[in-house]
Amino acid sequence: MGTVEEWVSAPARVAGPDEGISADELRLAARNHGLPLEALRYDVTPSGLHYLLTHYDIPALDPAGWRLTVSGAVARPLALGLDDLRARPRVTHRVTLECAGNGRARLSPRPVSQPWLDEAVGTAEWTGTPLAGLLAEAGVATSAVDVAFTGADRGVERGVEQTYERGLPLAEALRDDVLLADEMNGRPLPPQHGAPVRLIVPGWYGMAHVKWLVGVTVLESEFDGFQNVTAYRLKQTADDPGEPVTRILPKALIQPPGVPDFQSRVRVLDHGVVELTGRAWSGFAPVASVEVSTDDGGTWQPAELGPQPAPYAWRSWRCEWAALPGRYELRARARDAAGHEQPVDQAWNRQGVANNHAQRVTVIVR
Ligand SMILES: Nc1nc2c(c(=O)[nH]1)N[C@H]1C(S)=C(S)[C@@H](COP(=O)(O)O)O[C@H]1N2
Ligand SMILES: [Mo]
Repeated sequence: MGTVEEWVSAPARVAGPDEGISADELRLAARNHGLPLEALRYDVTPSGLHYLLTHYDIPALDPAGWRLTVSGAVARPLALGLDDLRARPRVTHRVTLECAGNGRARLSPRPVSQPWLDEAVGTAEWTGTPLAGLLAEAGVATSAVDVAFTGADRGVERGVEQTYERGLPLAEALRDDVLLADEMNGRPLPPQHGAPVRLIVPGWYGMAHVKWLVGVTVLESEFDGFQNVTAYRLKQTADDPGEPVTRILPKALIQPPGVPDFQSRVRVLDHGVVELTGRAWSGFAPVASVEVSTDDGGTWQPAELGPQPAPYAWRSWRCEWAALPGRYELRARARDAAGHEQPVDQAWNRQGVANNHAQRVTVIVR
């Protein structure tokens, strides 16, 4: 037994040396599914194959009754319905989203939370109206610093009951590619991806893209809500305040070749020339190179890059491998045009966020 507070305020922790994934983590993983890695074949991820991450419950929002308020440090507060929003200028951006916790379950020691391996990523075409136009209409005060985005979903996290809410620096909120999106891949947003309207902040890790958006509040001081100040921090110890997680670090993923073993997902393929393909992305700058290793990182072969379809959409790559019989662990690593290099080995942090160490694909060549 224990108090309600004791049940729901378990502190963040790191798994012990031999501690496996718990039923609680499995329950999270079953709700928040990843991209099946074979879906790396699509330039644009079919909506149902896009990864999903929801902290609490998917809220029920009636599109007809939905209102978005724009308030705080503005000259003219606004309240808009879905029709008002849809009557505004519309644009579509292709954007790769990745959860900041992607790669967490492969860290050692393992931070206990949503246990992503490599699959918390997807690319969609998001359609909506630029937030900047709305902020201009509302008249942002010259003293403004941050903009807070409030979702309609509520829950308890580390003992703090809250509505999902994130702050964004004003300069980012004013970028012309930041969208209030009501369509994903040409269809109204599905419930799980934020219907009727979500925020899209191209280049940033997933937590910034607030779903089920109902409030935009202009702030004259830095946003100090849970999801910015406590969660999504790069920290080494429990009391280290850490740095905030922002943009997506470069990463390459390999579309696993051959056929999978059902249980282990180890790949089985025939010897000969194998085409290896995959995707690479960065939230800082276009992808500049992808390299592939078939010998545990001993040597690296440059991959051929496909077009960069949009500034923040993943780029395809391919290379050929003359595969001889044996057991291999394939790796890929990306570099972006701003000079960020993807590390092969982990750069550990306590929440297991912004981890871009290289994927490992085990392959048996027969
Ligand atoms: N309102 C709300 N927005 C949210 C979340 C949430 O739990 N509630 N999760 C965030 C996180 S952590 C991620 S990774 C992305 C996931 O977006 P997707 O489920 O559409 O892939 O949504 C973000 N927006
Ligand atoms: Mo996330």
